[in-house]
Amino acid sequence: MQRYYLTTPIYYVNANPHLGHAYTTIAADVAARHMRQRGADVFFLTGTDEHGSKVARAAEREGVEPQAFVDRVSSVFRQLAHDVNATNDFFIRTSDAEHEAFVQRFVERMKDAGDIYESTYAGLYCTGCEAFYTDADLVDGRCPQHGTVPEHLEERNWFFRLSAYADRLLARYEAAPEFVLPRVRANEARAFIEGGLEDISLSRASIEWGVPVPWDSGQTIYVWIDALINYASALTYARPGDDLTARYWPPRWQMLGKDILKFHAVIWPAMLMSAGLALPDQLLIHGYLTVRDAKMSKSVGNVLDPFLVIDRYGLDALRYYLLRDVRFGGDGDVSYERVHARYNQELANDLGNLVSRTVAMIGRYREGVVPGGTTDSTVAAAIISAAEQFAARVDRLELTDAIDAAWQVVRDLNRFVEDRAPWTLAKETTRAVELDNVLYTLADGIRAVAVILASAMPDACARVLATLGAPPGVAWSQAAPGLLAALAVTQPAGPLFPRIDDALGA
Ligand code: ME8
Repeated sequence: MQRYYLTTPIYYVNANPHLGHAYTTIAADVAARHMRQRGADVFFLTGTDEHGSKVARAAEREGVEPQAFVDRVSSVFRQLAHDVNATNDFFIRTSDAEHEAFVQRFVERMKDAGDIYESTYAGLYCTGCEAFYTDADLVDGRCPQHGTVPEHLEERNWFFRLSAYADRLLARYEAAPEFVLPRVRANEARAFIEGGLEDISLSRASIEWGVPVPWDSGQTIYVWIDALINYASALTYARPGDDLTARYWPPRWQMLGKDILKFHAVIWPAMLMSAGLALPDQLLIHGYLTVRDAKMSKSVGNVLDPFLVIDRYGLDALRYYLLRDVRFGGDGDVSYERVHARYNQELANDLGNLVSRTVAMIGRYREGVVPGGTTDSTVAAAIISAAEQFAARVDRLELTDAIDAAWQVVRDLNRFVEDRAPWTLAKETTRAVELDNVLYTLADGIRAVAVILASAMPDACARVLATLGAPPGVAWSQAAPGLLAALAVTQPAGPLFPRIDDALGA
C-alpha cells in the first residue's frame, strides 16, 4: 500500500488565521482526501507554531501569559481546520511537551554529529519573519516581507554548521530534480545555495519563550529550528503508545507558501542530514493569495474573511473557489466579486442546474427511478479521461488543472442535455429506450463527476450521490462510467448551490 505523509506549515499564533492559512490547509486536504480515495495510507498533519519573539510580543501586547495566549489563538486555528473540513490526522502544537522533548533530542543529535558550535551573532533580525538578515537582503534598509526596519542583534548563540551542507544539498537537487516543485522554486533554492551558505544561529539568548537548549539553559532554540522539527516529532506522539515514524517517515509531500521556501528547501534538509533522517520526497510550493496585487496578510490588513465566504456561499464553494480561481503554484488575486461570479456561473449554473434538471426529468419521466440504460460512449470516454487526468494532475499537485479536467465532464453533460433534448424524446413513446439511455447517461455521468470531485467538494458531492440514490462510497474505482445501479431511487433535494444575488462587500 502506498503511504502518504502530507504536511502543511504550522502557522504562527501571533494573530488569528486568514484566508491564506485556510488556502494551504484546503489544498493539502484535497490531496489527502484524493489519495485516500485511491486507497493510500495517508497521514495528514497541520498545526501551530507557538514559540519565539513574535508570539511572545503579541501575548505581551494583550497583557497575558504566553501559554494562555497561545492556547487561545491555537484553538482558533484548530477551529479553522475543522471549519474548512480538513481531515488532518493530528494537530500539532509546538508547545506540546512531547514536541519540546523531541526538539531537544533532535538538536542533541545535530551536536553529536559535530554540527553545532558556539559563537557570537552580530547582525539584523526581523521579528515578523523570525529571520536573520544581512544588509544585502533588505530593500531600502527594510525587511523585504514586512517593510519594517529590522533590529540590530548582538548575542552569544549556538550555531548550526549549515555551510558544511552546501554540496550535499546541491547533490540532492541534482539527484532528485522534482525535490522542489514548481521548478522555478527549485531554481531559486539552488541559486541561494550556490550563492554560498553561511552558518545560522540555532539558539537565541534573549528569548525566553522557547525550548531550552538542552546543554545550555540560558538559551532557547531558535523558533524556526524548533518549528521545522514538528514534522518529525508529530509522528512520535500523535497516537499515544504507537510511534508512527517507521510507518510514515519521510514525508511524501510538504506544502507551503513561497515565503518560507528557504527554511524548507535549504535549512530543513540540512538539519535532517545532520540528525541522520531521510529527506522528504517533495516540497510543493504555492504562491500568494493577493488582494489588488498585494500579498494578503494580517499586518497589511487586506484579508478576505474565510468565515464570511463560508456563511454566504457555503464551505465547498470556498474550497472550489480557492483551487479554481488561483492557479495552484502561482500568485493570484482574490476578491469577494470573483467568489460571487464563479459561484453563480460555475457552481449554481453549470453543476447545480445540471443536477436539478436531471433529477427533475427522472422524476417527471420515470417516476424518480433511474432507468436501466447504457452511458453514451462519448460521455463514457470523457469520464475515463477526466478520472485519469484528475489523478495524474493531483500527483503533480496541479490542483487547478485537476479541477478543470473534472469540469470538462460537467460541460460535456450540459451539452449532452441540450443535444439530446430529453423533453422532446419524452413526447414520443417509440423513443423510450433512447430516453432511458439519455437519463441514465446524465445520472451516471453526474455520479462519476461527484466521485472525481469528492476531494475538492466533499459535502456537495456527498449530497449529489444521495440525490441520485447512489451509494456514498467514493473509492476511486467508482470514478468510472456505467456504475450507477439501474432502479436507483432519486431523492430530490433543494438546489445544490442556490443562486445568490447579493455579492459580499458590494
Ligand atoms: O511562516 N497566500 O507561519 P505563518 C498564500 N510559522 N498562502 C498564505 C498567505 C497568502 N497570502 N498567507 C499565509 C510561518 N499563507 C511559520 C511556518 S513551518 C515549520 C513554520 C500560508 O503563520 C502559506 O502556507 O506566517 C504560508 O507559507 C504560511 O501560511 C505562513 O504561515
